Amino acid sequence: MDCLLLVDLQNDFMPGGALAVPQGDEVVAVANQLATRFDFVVASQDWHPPQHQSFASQHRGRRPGETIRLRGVTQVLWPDHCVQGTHGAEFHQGLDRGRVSEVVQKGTDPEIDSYSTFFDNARLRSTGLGERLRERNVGTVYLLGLATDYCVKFSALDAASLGFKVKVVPEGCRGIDLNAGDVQRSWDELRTAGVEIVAAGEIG
Ligand code: VGL
Ligand code: ZN
Repeated sequence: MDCLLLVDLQNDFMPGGALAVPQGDEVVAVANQLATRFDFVVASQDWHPPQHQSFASQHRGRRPGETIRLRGVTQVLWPDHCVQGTHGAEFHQGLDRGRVSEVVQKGTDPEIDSYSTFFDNARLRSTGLGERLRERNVGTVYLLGLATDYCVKFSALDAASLGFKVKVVPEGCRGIDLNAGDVQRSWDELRTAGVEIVAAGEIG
């Protein structure tokens, strides 16, 4: 069984959103098209409580883009985004929800961020997705979404570490590039970890 994991296709990561990823909206069509070729489609949803400690607003004198230590891991501070129940946290209205069989919410613990759809950033807690993929005999996880250099990268690396074969679809990804070169380095890191980069046209 193959699984398609659609990472964080939410309004706040789209142009005009609180944490807009440049051209983020362009990947929605790629997601919809690819989803028609999979029997098992999972969508992740960044789902933060309003007081989430990854928000710069929660730290006096701190601005988005700065880093702090949180639970022993370096944490980038972000603008408030994907707050539970808000429009920004909803999936892009163009996403074909009918093909999504499961939604995995992450980043719900106010004290630790979770870029990955599998584990939080301190790797203390599992979302349960890895176990559910195993139950369904998934061998290969295909990924696309936002953002290349955060949630896509960490989800792909974790999936690989759990023993799944992992393929990332570059046309379906856009990155933040907080520091110039982050996106390029992410692709290099993924390749080094054994993750395959495959064009959408080569799938199915
Ligand atoms: C993400 C930063 C903060 C992402 C989520 O979806 O890549 N990035 N929260
Ligand atoms: Zn977030």
